Amino acid sequence: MSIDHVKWARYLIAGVDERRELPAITTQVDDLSIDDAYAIQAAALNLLIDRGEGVAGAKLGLTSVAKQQQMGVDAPVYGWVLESSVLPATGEVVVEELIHPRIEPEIVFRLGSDLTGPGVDVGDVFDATDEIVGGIEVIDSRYEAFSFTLPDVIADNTSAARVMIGTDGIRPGGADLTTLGCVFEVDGAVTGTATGAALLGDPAACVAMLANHLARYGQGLEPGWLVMAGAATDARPLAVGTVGRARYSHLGSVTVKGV
Ligand code: OOG
Ligand code: MG
Repeated sequence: MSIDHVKWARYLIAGVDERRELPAITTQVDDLSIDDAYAIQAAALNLLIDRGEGVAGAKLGLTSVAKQQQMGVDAPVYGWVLESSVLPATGEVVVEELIHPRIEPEIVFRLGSDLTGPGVDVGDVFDATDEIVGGIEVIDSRYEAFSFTLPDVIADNTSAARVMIGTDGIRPGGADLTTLGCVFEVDGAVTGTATGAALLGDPAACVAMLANHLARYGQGLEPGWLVMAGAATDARPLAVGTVGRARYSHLGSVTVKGV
């Protein structure tokens, strides 16, 4: 049976707009394929662009064992970073705008030139990257109980909601990304530690995978875009008053606060 991608895109956008959690699509549609899920994700992006939204970059998710085990999904996913999702320098996250937000640390690549597959490798990623910065992503699944299957989370733009970008970047080659360390703290207590190698062995390899994924759709990563490689630790709930802090070797620290 053919799937109405625009209908499901509207369904998910309504969840965002109304801050309402939704039954997963796969509880209503049998055999939602990965291709259909990316088609729903693309339809939703187009609807948002029609209403004035812009694209600030792209993201990977579920690239670490920590995240795959937390979410019970065993494959990486790709999504879009919207301009309106990039947080101001205060790092304040308005919790009531969201459904059930969680926070997680991210290594972020800021591209200086385009990166278009197929055949992109780690060397190409470094060549196209201006700067590597630390970040914290706020994810907010539109699904009930933050629970989903692989095609559900793809359709839902990989739970993307907000992102805080750090200010202390390094140039590519300025540090070995596989041994780059991250300490993630919530309200002053360490909840997770990881190195860059937790992201499929190498954060830059994740970015290469994303570029090669987009090439299947005739798309590429663009100059100026932010690209998140995926969280290396599991995500933690963000409530009003919660302070989340990611401390990185080489990339300084990034803080968000639920308000
Ligand atoms: C899916 C999004 C995952 C990451 O960094 O792993 C993600 C989710 O966990 O809801 O952004
Ligand atoms: Mg993430």
